[in-house]
Amino acid sequence: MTKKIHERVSTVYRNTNETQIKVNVNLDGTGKSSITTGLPFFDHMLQQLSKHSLIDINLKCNGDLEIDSHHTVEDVGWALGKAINEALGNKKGIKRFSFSYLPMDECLTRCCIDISGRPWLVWNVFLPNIKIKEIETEIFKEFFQSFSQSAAFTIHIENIYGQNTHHIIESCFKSMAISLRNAINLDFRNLDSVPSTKGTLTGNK
Ligand SMILES: [Mn+2]
Repeated sequence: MTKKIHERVSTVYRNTNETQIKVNVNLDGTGKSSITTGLPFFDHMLQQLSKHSLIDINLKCNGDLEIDSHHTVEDVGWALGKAINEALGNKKGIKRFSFSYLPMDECLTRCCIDISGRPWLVWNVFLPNIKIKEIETEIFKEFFQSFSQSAAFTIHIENIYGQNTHHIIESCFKSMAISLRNAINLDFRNLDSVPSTKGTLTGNK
């Protein structure tokens, strides 16, 4: 018998001259997603994030892809992070910390996460400055950067080794998905308490 603290869902709209985004998340989902950013490889990464975090994600972005992928990838990271932060509410009962080591064939990546209320990204990932389809690989750091800022999570991602660029990027999304899944999970020994001696994880104090 499971007891839910509250419905952990949220919808975020973000409209600028560069991107128009609607994203809707359910933290207690089953990993279902419907994602359209106009960038198939990026959609593939976000589907991985949903599948392995068990966060249901509906996301539509109309971005200025005629310029490049930059605004779309960065702004989607921001909107998705904000939606997850809002859905977490007061963060009572969550496990808060987690990490995962994620192998993909020749590649190994580690993600450590703290749902801290304090945005911080450590990105120890070397990506050759090439394009996968229409996306410059250097933009993926900006996704994780804006995601960590709007979600107000401390996220450390390190690619320990790996050669294949697709694997390196995908392992970053998958390792964050697994650690996110664990960190947002409810701790049934501690449901009525925010896991902080400060008594808050909203980042305002
Ligand atoms: Mn893949």
